[in-house]
Amino acid sequence: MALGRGATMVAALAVALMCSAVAASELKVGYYAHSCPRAEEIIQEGFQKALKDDDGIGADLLRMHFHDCFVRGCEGSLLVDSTPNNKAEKDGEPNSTIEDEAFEVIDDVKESLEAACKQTVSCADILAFLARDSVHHYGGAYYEVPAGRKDGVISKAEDTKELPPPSFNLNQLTDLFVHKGLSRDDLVALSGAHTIGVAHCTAFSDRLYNFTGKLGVQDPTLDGAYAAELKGECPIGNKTNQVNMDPRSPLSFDTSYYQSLLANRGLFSSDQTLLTTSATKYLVAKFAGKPKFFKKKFAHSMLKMGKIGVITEGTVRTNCRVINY
Ligand code: HEM
Ligand SMILES: *[C@@H]1O[C@H](CO)[C@@H](O)[C@H](O)[C@H]1NC(C)=O
Ligand SMILES: *[C@@H]1O[C@H](CO)[C@@H](O)[C@H](O)[C@H]1NC(C)=O
Ligand SMILES: CC(=O)N[C@H]1CO[C@H](CO)[C@@H](O)[C@@H]1O
Repeated sequence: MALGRGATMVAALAVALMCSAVAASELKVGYYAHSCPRAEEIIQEGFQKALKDDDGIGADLLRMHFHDCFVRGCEGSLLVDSTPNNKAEKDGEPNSTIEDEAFEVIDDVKESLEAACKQTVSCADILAFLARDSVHHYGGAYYEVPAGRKDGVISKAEDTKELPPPSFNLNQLTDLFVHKGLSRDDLVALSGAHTIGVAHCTAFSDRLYNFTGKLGVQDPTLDGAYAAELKGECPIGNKTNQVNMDPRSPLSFDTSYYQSLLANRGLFSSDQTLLTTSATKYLVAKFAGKPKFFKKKFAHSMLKMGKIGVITEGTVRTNCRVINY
């Protein structure tokens, strides 16, 4: 009898533990409703303030969420500063183009959040909310962001090899996205983020001057007039200049990125490669002509991206640059 009762209790405890494990692994819309009711407002205010200094800052912030999620999952590892003993993710190669100002926006937002509710809102969630606010600000869809991510305790420069270079082709990009739990359709949708923001000449100059490693050769798939324009903005060897990735509407979250692809005016090889299968080309054409459909699909893919490798048991950093031990 006592034994039977004990066994029942053990079973009940096991069920309870399982349930809490399931609950913990899930993100929730309104996660901060009680612990920090103004969290999303504070983040939005910080974003509006940052836009006053730089109306393109949202592009950096959107890209940061992508970089965070693709390296060790969405757990804020991108924001950690290097120390004498550790070269952090942000000092890995592909990050060299994320502006310091964008990291400072996170600092400001985090400081306001700490003042309102101490050690409650994670750095990983801040990135997810700011990416959403950015998409919406430039004209994309508004979507609710499930939250509850905790911050990671590891950030390593060498891990940035998880990020795709702009030279990748469709197979390479698809393999990477599938490996991260996303689909090829997600790849086509999320690439639409390149409808805002800027790129350094170095990200595409091989297409102008050194295609497939042959000096003097230009990518034949690149529209001739566009290549000439880009050469004007990016003289050979120029590492510092930047161009708008969507020259038609650089700060508008519209479908002109896809229209440009159809006109062979994609900026990176990784953009233009989306036309190389009939299925992806079909989706590009559909997005190009149907803004509402694109924005809906983009938001859906962002929600999937925001779940990559999330940690829901762990700590919240008080300063996004410093790991708590
Ligand atoms: C599919 C593979 C991708 C590749 C190869 C890629 C590559 C790049 C490169 C090389 C740049 C220019 C950086 C510079 O030179 O300054 C860039 C910029 C940008 N990327 Fe991507 N990207 C990819 C996917 C994404 C995704 C999934 C997002 C977000 C959802 C994104 C958002 C952005 C944004 C917003 C910028 C502009 C940043 C700014 O203005 O500061 N990219 N990307
Ligand atoms: C041209 O491309 C090749 C292969 O990617 C590279 O090794 C070489 O350094 C490039 N040359 C210049 C001048 O950029
Ligand atoms: C890069 O190109 C831009 C625009 O043509 C120019 O203003 C800048 O001085 C160049 N920088 C270098 C180092 O050549
Ligand atoms: C903003 C930032 O931290 N950029 C770094 C990215 O990586 C390069 C190369 O290691 C550093 O020099 C930059 O400071």
